[in-house]
Amino acid sequence: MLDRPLVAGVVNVTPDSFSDGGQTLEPAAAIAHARALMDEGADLIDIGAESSRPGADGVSAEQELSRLMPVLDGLSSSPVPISIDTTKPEVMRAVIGAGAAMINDIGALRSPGALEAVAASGAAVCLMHMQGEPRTMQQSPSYDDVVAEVRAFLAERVAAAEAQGIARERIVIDPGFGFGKTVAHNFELLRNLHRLAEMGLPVMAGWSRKSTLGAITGRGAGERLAGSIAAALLAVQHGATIVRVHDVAATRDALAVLAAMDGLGGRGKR
Ligand code: 8Y7
Repeated sequence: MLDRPLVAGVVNVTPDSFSDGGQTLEPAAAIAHARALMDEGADLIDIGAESSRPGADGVSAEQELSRLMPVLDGLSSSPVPISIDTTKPEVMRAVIGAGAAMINDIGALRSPGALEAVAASGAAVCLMHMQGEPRTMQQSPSYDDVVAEVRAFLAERVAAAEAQGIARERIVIDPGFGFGKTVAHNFELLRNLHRLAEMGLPVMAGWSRKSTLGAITGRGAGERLAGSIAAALLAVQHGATIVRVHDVAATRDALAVLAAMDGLGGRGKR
């Protein structure tokens, strides 16, 4: 098992995140950003080309691949494993063929053919819970018992993955903070994250810059670093093994302080 939490750095390769770049600049900017996050100490780089923010529209597999493949090629000699955020089986197959170590699927491999695409490879997978779909998920999130429902969903998806031949050793679970959840739902899941960790699989938690932090602090998307750090620490204290963040260096410093308190050594221990 891991002796310290891992930090996954977020890299977006979407036109709206690099709006000043043309077709050829976008991959270059994404590659440079990924390298910078590696230098900051990222254990994993999660690259996404389909905006999954609330209200976002989808993109075609061709569009996704035209954005992702040059970035993967540019990072092919990098030592840090690459995760690709996608829900499409054709994208999964292509990026795994190009060296991606993990598929991060906000749809938990529910797209037809997605289980098979991952099973046919040796790649790891992150199975994330989402209520509804990105375009509409924040309209009226509703649960009787959010923790029990998220846990049952993830257990079902883990069982489906294992039945398809994906070994447990390859699976990470994630409650999907902000994906069809109110502020209260997100905090109830955070407080009870240990109940997901009890499933015996690594838990990923993504709070970085999310709107729930804006609701708590009153801060805009660009001003949520302190809130993001606090949430990442709380997630690790409540059982998260991987935190998905935009600000890798700051998160690593905060986790080093936590590790020092827990007696596991600081950032020297990698
Ligand atoms: C998460 C995620 C996003 C998350 C996992 C954002 C792609 C929204 N959030 N994947 N993706 N977990 N596994 O604000 O929380 O970063 S996109």
